[in-house]
Amino acid sequence: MADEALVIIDLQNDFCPGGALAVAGGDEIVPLVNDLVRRTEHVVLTQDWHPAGHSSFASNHSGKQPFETIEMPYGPQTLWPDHCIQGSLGSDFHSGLAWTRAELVIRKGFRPEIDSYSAFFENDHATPTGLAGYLKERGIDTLTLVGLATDYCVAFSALDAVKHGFQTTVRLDACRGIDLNGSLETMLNRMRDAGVTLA
Ligand code: VGL
Ligand code: ZN
Repeated sequence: MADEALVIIDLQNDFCPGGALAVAGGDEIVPLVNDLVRRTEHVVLTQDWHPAGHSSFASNHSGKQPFETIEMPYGPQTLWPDHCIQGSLGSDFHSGLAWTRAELVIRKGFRPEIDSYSAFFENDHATPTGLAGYLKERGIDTLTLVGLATDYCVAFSALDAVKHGFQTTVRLDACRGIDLNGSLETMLNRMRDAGVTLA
């Protein structure tokens, strides 16, 4: 329907097996995502897009290891292996993804000093990416979210989508999670409590 959009979160090489921040089974979702692309009028992609030396990389913090958490001016921040560096092979969309029909690519995490999990806001939960305005201006009120990773970028995007008043479904069969310290269960509960439909 014309008022619905499919939002594909970070289906990029670095989040797939063999990538720098591989999500188990990340590439398995590609055929299902492609089916949804064919069936949805509006398709939007997000692309994790970090400059080298980004503040979310553990390598930028002496004595810190990937998957540790530190306090940043905007709140707690998990540190990651270097990933999705702008223009690198790892930042490319998975080669099997039917991305050509996407009408918009929202890049995120490109400011060195702040990370961005959500497709709608940077991790200060205040700086908008512009996606909500784009969707609303086009009359879209219903979103289906798929992609990587369920418990980080997909979940934070879904929570913000609901805050913006979008009717929001996460297709769990077309997502895969990182699951760090129980993050998958935590974020599934948070999404459910916020009114996200988990399908
Ligand atoms: C993501 C960690 C760091 C994600 C992106 O796409 O879920 N996770 N950057
Ligand atoms: Zn990232």
